[in-house]
Amino acid sequence: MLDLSHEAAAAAPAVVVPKWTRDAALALYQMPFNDLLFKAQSVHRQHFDPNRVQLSRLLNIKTGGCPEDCGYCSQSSHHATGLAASKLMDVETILTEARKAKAGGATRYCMGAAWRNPKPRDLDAIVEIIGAVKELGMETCMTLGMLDRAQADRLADAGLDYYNHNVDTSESYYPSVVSTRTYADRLDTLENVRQSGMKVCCGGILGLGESEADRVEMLVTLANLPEPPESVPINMLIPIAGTPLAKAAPVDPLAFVRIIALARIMMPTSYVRLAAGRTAMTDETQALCFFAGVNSIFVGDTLLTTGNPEADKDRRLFDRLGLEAL
Ligand code: SAM
Ligand code: DTB
Ligand code: SF4
Repeated sequence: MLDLSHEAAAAAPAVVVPKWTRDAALALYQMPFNDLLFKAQSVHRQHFDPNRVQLSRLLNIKTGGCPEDCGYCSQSSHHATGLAASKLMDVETILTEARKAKAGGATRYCMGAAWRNPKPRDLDAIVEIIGAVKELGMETCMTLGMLDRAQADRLADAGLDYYNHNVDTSESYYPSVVSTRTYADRLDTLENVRQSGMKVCCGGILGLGESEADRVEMLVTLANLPEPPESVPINMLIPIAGTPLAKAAPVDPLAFVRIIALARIMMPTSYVRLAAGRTAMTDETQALCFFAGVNSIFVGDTLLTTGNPEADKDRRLFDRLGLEAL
């Protein structure tokens, strides 16, 4: 009889074993708080100086009028949030803001545009902006919506260091938050960014009405990417009047800290950023986040369309905790 076993084995697709299972992640998440935080801080110390924090600064370079319907967002044209839409900001204004950010200690400049995806004409302007900000000696990050492979390559060639594109929540909860695109669309863009050679910044939001299991599943998705994101922003929802999530129930701060700890353990070498929501957090909650493995924040008094703690407030917090900028 003809033996086909060799050919069959050669043709079989490689079996990819996920690094994390939902059950293993949930078991960690449910550990006693002290055990979870001790583990997270131990992992943190194996890879990072526990007293150093990377500082990023955000700028909204194109505000509002976005055709997507993300339930949390002030910039969606589907929600009456009272935000005036603007055109793409000119490069000189962006540079003035970027210089201020550098003087304030930020090492990375993150620029956001309220687009579903960039158009060809937009991309020409974006390429110019990347070059100009890089000349200041800062790392660059952009978040412009979905990218195809050619667009990702163009941004990579222009020298963009990071691309931010969040999965935001679990795959199963995603359709409750956004209907104009799918989770698979998000993952496609992330793959295009990865293939282009840029670093990936990808995280999510807590407080969208999701369950604790959804939050854990989101981290399983991130940690199981072929390469986990180098940067993982964890946002706490900033409720925006006029959006469907304006009245969403607030997140339990200790549940938030648990998710930070889990992100640190599951993605030990990634920067975990305490992103939106710090204005509404006490110093004590933020201190627990740093202990659980946060080593990056947004500085400056604005995020995209909402507020962020003033420089003085953050300086006092860093002094109280003995933290230093990276
Ligand atoms: N349009 C691009 C996109 O969706 O990829 C980029 C801009 S979008 C504002 C970037 C991220 O900010 C979102 O994915 C979400 O995680 C976060 N975000 C937006 N609005 C927020 C809010 N009200 N509270 C907390 N995080 C928010
Ligand atoms: C991320 O995860 N959070 C940032 C950044 N990536 C682009 C944005 C936070 C936005 C908060 C709401 C606002 O200011 O409009
Ligand atoms: Fe548009 Fe991004 Fe806001 Fe969604 S989160 S509405 S894609 S700007």
